Amino acid sequence: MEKNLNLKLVILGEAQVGKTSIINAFIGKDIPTRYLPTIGTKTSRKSYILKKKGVVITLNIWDTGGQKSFNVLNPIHYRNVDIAIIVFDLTRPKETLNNIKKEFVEKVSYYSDESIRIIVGNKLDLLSADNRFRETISNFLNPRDNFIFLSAKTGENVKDCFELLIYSFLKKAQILTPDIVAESTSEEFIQVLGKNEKTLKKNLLKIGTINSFLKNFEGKSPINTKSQEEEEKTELKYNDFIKQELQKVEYKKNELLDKFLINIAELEKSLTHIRKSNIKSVGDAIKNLKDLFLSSEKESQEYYELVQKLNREENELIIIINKK
Ligand SMILES: Nc1nc2c(ncn2[C@@H]2O[C@H](COP(=O)(O)OP(=O)(O)O)[C@@H](O)[C@H]2O)c(=O)[nH]1
Ligand SMILES: [Mg+2]
Repeated sequence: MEKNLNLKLVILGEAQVGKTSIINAFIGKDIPTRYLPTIGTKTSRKSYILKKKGVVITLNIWDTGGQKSFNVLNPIHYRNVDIAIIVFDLTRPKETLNNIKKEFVEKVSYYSDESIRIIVGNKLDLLSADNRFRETISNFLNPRDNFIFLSAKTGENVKDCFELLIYSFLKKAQILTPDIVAESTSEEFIQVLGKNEKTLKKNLLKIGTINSFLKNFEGKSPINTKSQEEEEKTELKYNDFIKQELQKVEYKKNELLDKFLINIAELEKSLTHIRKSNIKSVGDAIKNLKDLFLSSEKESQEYYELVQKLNREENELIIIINKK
């Protein structure tokens, strides 16, 4: 007799931090090279079979759009959560950590207080850490917080992170709800993975241990040897600069796209509101919708013009890169 154990894992964080890419890296698809804003929710699954225990663990992963309005529309994201991964972007720590506690950590804790939660810094492959970086992180996280740095692009630490979370969940559930998760399930889980607790926990960081991690990390990244030609270096720097500019343009475009989608979501919400309103209030509701339509129309036009401008910028940058 097999027993099913269904786990709900949500992945939260601001737009563009790499939530969808992390999921794809974990379940083994290529990371998207183009940005497809996630409206509402997509779910993916992964199962683990524990033969001895006769248990199938199915991890249901909920991907969310990063924009706050979508989360407001979907409070369901925060209910019955077993595991929450809350993501920030290591290349934009200030922006993407700023609201992380209020917007995500506290909400999950409130609706699902028994959940296992972890903060994850993504895009480790792009990290160029300096003193400021550690300072920024310390401003937003407290010394007790656990976090993990990983890269959806290279896959570094991704699998270990998910597995550690499942393992931690099982370990906790064995004690709290032994009727649902039988004793020593976590031990069999880790055996099936062929790993041990120590290896899974090796990437777990705290503010206090971040320095030694960063040192190791710097040691690993290729350092330019002094014998390299100076010219080559300047060239590289220039290319990096153009690439950075391109990435900025991409961010701006995606931001606009998100705003555009929020507009549509707002309109939909307003329409639903009309459907639910009674004869007395329907007049007001329609007036609201009319105002919303007019402002959406204007904003959409503005977004479109901005996107066109960004497209032109992008083309110019691409021409520069191709000339090289
Ligand atoms: N270099 C690098 N880029 C990444 C990584 N993860 C995501 N990205 C890029 O960041 C952008 C946003 O990723 P996406 O998964 O759509 O973010 P989401 O909005 O949080 O779901 C995309 O252009 C990805 O290719 C990573 O680990 N390293
Ligand atoms: Mg996404």
